[in-house]
Amino acid sequence: MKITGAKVFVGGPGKNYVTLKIMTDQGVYGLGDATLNNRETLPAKYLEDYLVPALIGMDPRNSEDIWQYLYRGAYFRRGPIAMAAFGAIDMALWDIKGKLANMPIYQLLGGKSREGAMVYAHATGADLEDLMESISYYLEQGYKAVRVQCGIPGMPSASYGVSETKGDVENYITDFSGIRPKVEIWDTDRYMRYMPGALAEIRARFGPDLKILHDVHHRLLPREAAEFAKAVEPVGLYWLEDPTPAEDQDALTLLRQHSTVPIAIGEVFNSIWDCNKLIEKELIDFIRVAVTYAGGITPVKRIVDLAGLHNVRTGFHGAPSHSPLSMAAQAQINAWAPNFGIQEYLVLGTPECDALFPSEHRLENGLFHVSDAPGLGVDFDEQEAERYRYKPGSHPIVRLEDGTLWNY
Ligand code: CS2
Ligand code: MG
Repeated sequence: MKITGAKVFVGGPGKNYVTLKIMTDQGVYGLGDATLNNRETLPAKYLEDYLVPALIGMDPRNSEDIWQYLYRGAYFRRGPIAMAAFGAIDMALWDIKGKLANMPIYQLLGGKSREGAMVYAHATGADLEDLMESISYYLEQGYKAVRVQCGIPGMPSASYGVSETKGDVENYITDFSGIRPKVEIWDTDRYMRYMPGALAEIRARFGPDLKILHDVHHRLLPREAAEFAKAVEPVGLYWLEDPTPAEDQDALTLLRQHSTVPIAIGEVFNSIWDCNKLIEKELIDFIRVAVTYAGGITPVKRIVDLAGLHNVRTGFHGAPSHSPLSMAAQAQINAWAPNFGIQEYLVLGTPECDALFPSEHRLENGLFHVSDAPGLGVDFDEQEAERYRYKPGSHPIVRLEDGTLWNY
């Protein structure tokens, strides 16, 4: 069996999805997602200029050897751009493998460990009152878990993950349009003084059953993260996410000495080497890698297995930057993984998105049910794709009040 060609598509409804389609001499094709938020054209170029030409003639069933070829063959290893490109190829090869076996990928991994995988939504509000309304909205939608982010009184601009507009409480997604990044101003002291109380009010309002997640988004120093984690311990969070930039894999040792709050880290990682110490030293409770950014199903399965040895559960990234293809790849792993925890899920199911990526995956009562169709269980409508083109976009950047560049 041979790969005969591949196409790369950039664009989608409201997002610059990067979709790879690999064709074979047996008519079976595979699909993969190479969407790297904020830098979408780069994995697309990497695929078109370097990787697609090299794939022609290879046997698509040899997904492990092809992954090693991509990773070791690059010489300069890792990095989000390369790993997103590898991730799309690996997803597409697993899609082909499942279609050849006439099985959904989760069967090839070891079958189902659960019927539905719990997901969490993004509740958000310009202030705490709006956030409470947003949480109620998602509870009415059947979610059992919500990430909560709200504006901080006195903060010079909207803090992470919240709208500046009062009342914007349903399906809010950060606006990344425009290539010149918006500048947001951050004040750690105001955040540290306000947020623990806000989280306690949410717990008091919604009771003990609500699974409450909160994303610090890399903004605290290790000592501040330890102080914050200690302050929020009584709230009983499901997890505290990215409390401090985790390239410093030892930074969490201090936090762990001061708090038992569950820690979730990993969305910015792109290889097992970015997180192996965090896992082996059990400094985290959830690993949040994304199948696209971390190089595909092949390497992410290794990370899941390493995490399982150390009682670390999965909590894959699922921001709107991920297309239904990578969400499907993660859903396949979520169905199988014995150490599954939770899946982040932002509303993808718009009519335009469903038209571009038809599938039978379904979300019901806060649980994601993976399709039993062979492979990833998602298709791609090339004609529909003709409607979309790349639109330049960029994250905001963050500065402290004195102008110091900080962590977005
Ligand atoms: C966030 C991400 O979903 C999350 O947990 O941290 O949405 C993040 O802000 C974006 O992926 C950045 O591109
Ligand atoms: Mg996050």
